[in-house]
Amino acid sequence: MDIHTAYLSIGSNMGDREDNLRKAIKILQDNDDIEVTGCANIYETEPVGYDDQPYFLNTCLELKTTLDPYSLLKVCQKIESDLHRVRLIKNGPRTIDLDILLYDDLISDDPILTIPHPRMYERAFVLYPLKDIMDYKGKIPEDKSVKLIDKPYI
Ligand code: PH2
Ligand code: MG
Ligand code: MG
Repeated sequence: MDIHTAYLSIGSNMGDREDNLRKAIKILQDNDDIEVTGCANIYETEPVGYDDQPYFLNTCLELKTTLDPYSLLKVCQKIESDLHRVRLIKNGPRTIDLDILLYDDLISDDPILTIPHPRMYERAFVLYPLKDIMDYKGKIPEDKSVKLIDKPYI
C-alpha cells in the first residue's frame, strides 16, 4: 500500500486547550493507518476571523498514512466529535479543530475537502508551526499575534 505524507493544523480555544491538542495527537498516534512523524511547537495565537473569542493554542503535525484524503478527513472529523466539538458560530470557539493542510502534492478543489487548505497561506497560526516541521520559505502574514509556548513538546 502506498504511504502518503500529510500535514495537519490543529487548534483549540475552549476548555483545557493543551490537553485537547494532546488528546487529538494521541488518538492519531493510536490509529494503525497513521504514523505521526512530526510535531511542531505549540503557539498561542490571536483569533482570526471571529475576534470575540479566547486565544487559541495551535500546532501542526506531519503524518505518514496509508489512508486516502477522504478517509483521513473522516478520522479527523471523528476526533472532533469524540472531543465534543460543537459548532455554534462559524470560525468561533472550539474544543478542537483538525484541518488537513497538505496531502502529498495533491491539488483538489472539492468543496468537501480542498487541498491545499484554501486559507493556510493567509494564516500565521498555521504557517508558524508548519515552518517548524517542513521547509516553508514563503511569506508569513504578521497581522495577528503568534507566541511560542516555551515548553518542550511531548
Ligand atoms: N481557526 C479558525 C478561525 N480562527 N484563529 C486562530 N488563532 N487559530 C485557529 O485555529 C483558528 C482561528 C477556523 O478554523
Ligand atoms: Mg480550521
Ligand atoms: Mg476545520
